[in-house]
Order: sequence, then C-alpha cells, then structure tokens
Amino acid sequence: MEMQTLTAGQAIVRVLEEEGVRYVFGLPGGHILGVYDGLFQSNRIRHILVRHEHAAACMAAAYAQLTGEPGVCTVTAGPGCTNLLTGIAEAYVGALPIIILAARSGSNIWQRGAAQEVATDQIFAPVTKWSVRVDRADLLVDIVRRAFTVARSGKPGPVLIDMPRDLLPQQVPFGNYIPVGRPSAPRPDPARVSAAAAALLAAEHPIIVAGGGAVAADAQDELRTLAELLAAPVLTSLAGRGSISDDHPLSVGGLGCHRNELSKKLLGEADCVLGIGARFEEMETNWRPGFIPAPAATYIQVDIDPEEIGRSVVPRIGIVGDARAVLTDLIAAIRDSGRAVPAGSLGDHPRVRESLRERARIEAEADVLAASRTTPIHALAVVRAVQRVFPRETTVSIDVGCLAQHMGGAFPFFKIYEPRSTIVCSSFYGMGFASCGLPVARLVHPDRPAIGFVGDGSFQMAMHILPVAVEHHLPVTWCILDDEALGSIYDIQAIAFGGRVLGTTFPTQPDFAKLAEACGCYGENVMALDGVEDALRRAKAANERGVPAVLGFKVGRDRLRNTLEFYPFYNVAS
Ligand SMILES: Cc1ncc(C[n+]2csc(CCOP(=O)(O)OP(=O)(O)O)c2C)c(N)n1
Ligand SMILES: [Mg+2]
Repeated sequence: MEMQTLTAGQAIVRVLEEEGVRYVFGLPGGHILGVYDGLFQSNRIRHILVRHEHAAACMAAAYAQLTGEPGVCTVTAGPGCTNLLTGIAEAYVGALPIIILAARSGSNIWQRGAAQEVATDQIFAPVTKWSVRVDRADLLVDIVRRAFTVARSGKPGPVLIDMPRDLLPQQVPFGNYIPVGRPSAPRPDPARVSAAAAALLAAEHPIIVAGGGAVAADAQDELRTLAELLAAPVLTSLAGRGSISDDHPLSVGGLGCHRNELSKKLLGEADCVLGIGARFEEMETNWRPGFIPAPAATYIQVDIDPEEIGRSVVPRIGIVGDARAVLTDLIAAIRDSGRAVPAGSLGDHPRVRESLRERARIEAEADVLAASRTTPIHALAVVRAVQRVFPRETTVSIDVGCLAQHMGGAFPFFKIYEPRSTIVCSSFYGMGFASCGLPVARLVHPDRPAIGFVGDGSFQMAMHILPVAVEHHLPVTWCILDDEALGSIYDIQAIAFGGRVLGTTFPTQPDFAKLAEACGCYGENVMALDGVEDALRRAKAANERGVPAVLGFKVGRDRLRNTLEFYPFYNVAS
C-alpha cells in the first residue's frame, strides 16, 4: 500500500477497514461528520443508522458477543456520546470489545462555551478500558490501531476515542498499515494446572461453572471434553450460555436467579468447583449459602484477568490464562493420569443418570405449566412454542426481567445449542440491551432466524429499534412477554415489602401490534393459548419475507416455586 495523504476522518475509516470492521452503528451530528465523510467513501463498511445512540452501543455489543470481534460506534459530541453510556457500561461489565469514535467541539473554542461540550473522556473513563482524548490529527491512526489492541486484549472491553472536530479534516499520511489482529492466547502456569487436575480427580462430586470467558475463548469443545472425562455437570452463567449444548447430558442449567432445583443442589453438594471465566457475581449467587459453592469445596478459578482471581469467591487454586488453553492443558493432565471416565460410559455413570432423571422431572413440570389453559397465557407456553416453531440454529436474545430471563421464564427453559448464538446482558442487567442488539443477529448470521424474549417494561426501552430493523432488512421477531408490569420488581414489593406495590404496574400500555405496524413490522397481540403457535408461524413467515415482527403475548404473573426463595433477600439489612 502506497503512502497517501488523506483527511484524518478518511484515515480513521481506512484503519477500521484494515482491522476487519464491516459495520458501524451510529448517529451523526455536526462534530463527527469528518468520519462520516470517510465512511461515505468506503465500500467495505456499512453504516447502521440508529434512532437513539443507546441502540448503537447495544448493537455494537451484540456484534461483539456474537463474533468476538469489536463492535464500532460513531457518535457526535455531548448528548450523542452520553446517550451511549448505559450500553457501554453494559459492555464493560460484560467484557465485550467496542470502539467508540466520538467527536467533540473544536480545539480552538475548548472550555469557552462550545456547543455540546462536556468531558466525555472523563464520563466514560470508569466504563471503558481506555478513554482517550486525542489532540493531534497525525496521532489518530496509531491511536485507533491501539484502541483495537486494548479492546481485544486480556479481558476485552470498550475503548473511547474523543476527537475535536477540527482534527478530522486535517491532512495526514496513511500507508503500510499493519493490522494488530486478535491477540494470542496466554497459556497457564503448568504447576497450577497439575494442582487443579489433582484436585478434580480427587473429588467425588466435581462440577464445572462456565461463564462468558469460556465463550470468549471459543472453548466449547474443550469444555465438553473435560466435562466428559470427569463426568462433571456443567452449570452456565448468563454469558456462558451455549458453551455447552443444552442437549448434552452434562448440561444442568444456571446459577443464582437463573438456577433450577438440580443446578442449585449440585452447586451446594460439590466438593470441587472449576470456574471457567465465570465470576460468581450477585445475581449468580446472591451471596447466600446454597447459592454459592460450599465453603469446604475446593474452588479452582480460571480467568484471563489476574485481577478477577478471588474478587468474589476466593479460590484455593487460581489460574490465569485463556480458558481454552487452560482446558487443553487440564485435559492432557487428566488423560495422562489414566483416571478419566472411560469414553462411551458417561450414560452409565450414576451421577449422570440421576441428573438426567431430575432434568426430565423439571422439564415435565414446566410442560404441565406450559399446557395450562389459563388466560392470561403462561409465559412458559410462549417459550415452549417458540422452541417448536423456530429451528435449532435460531439466534436468541434474552432481555432483563423475570419472564424473559429468570426462573419462570425463557432463560432456564429455552434450549440453546451453540456458543455465540445468544445476546444477553451482563450482570449490569440493563433493560432493553438484548432487544436493541437482536437485529444484529441477522447481520452476523443472515441465514439463521433470530428471536428475542423481552418483558413489556424492557421492550418499552427499546421500541426505537423497530425502524432500524425494518430499514436494514433485519427480519427478527421480538416476543414480548406482557404482564403489564415491571414484574420482577413488582414481585419484590409483593413478597419482601408486604404487598406495598408502587410504580411497578402499567395501567397504560401501548398497543404493541399497532406500534409494530406503524414502524413497518408485522405485528400481533396474542391473548390466548390457542393463538400462540399460529402467531409465531405468521411472524416466522414475515421474517422469511424480510419483514421484522413483534408479537405481544398477554401473559400472567405466574412464578415457579423456587422464585420465592430469591426475592426476600432484597429487604434485609445485610
Ligand atoms: C435500565 C434499567 N432500569 C431499571 C432496572 C431495574 N429492573 C430490573 S428488572 C425490571 C423490570 C423489568 O420489567 P419487564 O421488562 O416487564 O420484565 P418482567 O420482570 O415483568 O418479566 C426493572 C425495572 C434495570 N435492570 N435496568
Ligand atoms: Mg413485565
């Protein structure tokens, strides 16, 4: 590539191209137009115009979650940038790589009453790995390259580049660009791996808890192999979902508020717990006995970030390294020991047989609830019907709330078969994040259907995504589980605050079907069980014609039994 002279805005776009960026998610204002001028000339990058910058952050994060590659946001000064904040905080907590190109007022009027001036670099500092203000146009190419290195390396995360508008039209040299690419995977300390293998082999009841780190490292094959060698059940956190297929005999469910009766029991009785890129954060544990590993259990923590070791549950053995590299070495050590569970005998293992029986019982209980002919509909009826109508390879987004995510809802009962097929929030739990990210599923996997589960409250934080999906022909289906409430919070008031309910029901609700149609989507409201499956088929048919769909399911506020043991914690003084 010959040396050229370009505007800084054009040069930045060339860096994006060289780093493999295919989409940017943004909304321009006057300050960032120098970058948009570069995008105008790019035939390798498509700009997705959002209607609210929150969606740009969520879409970039969803792109990162589904691909492992950084998502890119382009926003203008002040409010354009601050509108990203919630989605970027989500990505930071969720360790998702994002590059934010943000412009600000001209350097000549800095601190002198410039329009839309606010210290975005400082505002974003706590929710990014690097928040940098650049004051020279000729530094921009190197800074943007470095942003990719920082965003992708170690525990990934967002980077903000804050640029005065007057830098963007300046001429800068560009040529011989060497992309940084993905970082190599750090290998673990062999002595720690040996100690971990010995502890796992000595245990009678070992379990594995796989988190987002297992997905980020693409460690699904190694995870399955190790679990089989040990006959160890695998629990998955929200972000770890898909790292083991839900039809594998060792996949047993979630943790904390995403648990089931089996996974909770296994966690409590395990004598050795191997955590792979999982953090045991509050919603996964609620910090109560019975929700975290028993204190006597040997806890082995694997994380790529040394600072994560011991942050929540303190391990006996902490291993810093890439999840896949650590699992590879553990597999070798366990095979070498000659004490692995023989291949082909997993089904005979008493623990596996017992947990398969228990899983079948839990599923049968859910089937009964899903078949109940109540009005409003039971949320599980929708979850089950979606699984029947949409194929195995469907990408799914799971938003915040008890019906879309918690015990009563989609997360524990909707089967997920592959990693990187789920868009889900981190422990930041921002309402609307997953629903805004859903259309990205069709950018990443154009040939696979995509559906989202979302509560009525969360959907109302994401409604501005509908025209974006229509405009870009991203045919996905949002399934709104409409209980006319901020149900999870309503529950806490009902259970832990003696029924003193305030501000958690929706006496006024939009007509979701009409809203969908007004935006160019297919829309239906579904009031009774009989209509559920047909509505889903019509939504799927609309998607096949390239039209996004919204289905508003009027559902009850039914909860599973084990919900009740979780909410009371919210009104205790510890
Ligand atoms: C942006 C944001 N605001 C507030 C909350 C707190 N919160 C958690 S769940 C929830 C209710 C969600 O309601 P809905 O989407 O209808 O789901 P439901 O619990 O009713 O199934 C709220 C308000 C949050 N997580 N995120
Ligand atoms: Mg609700």
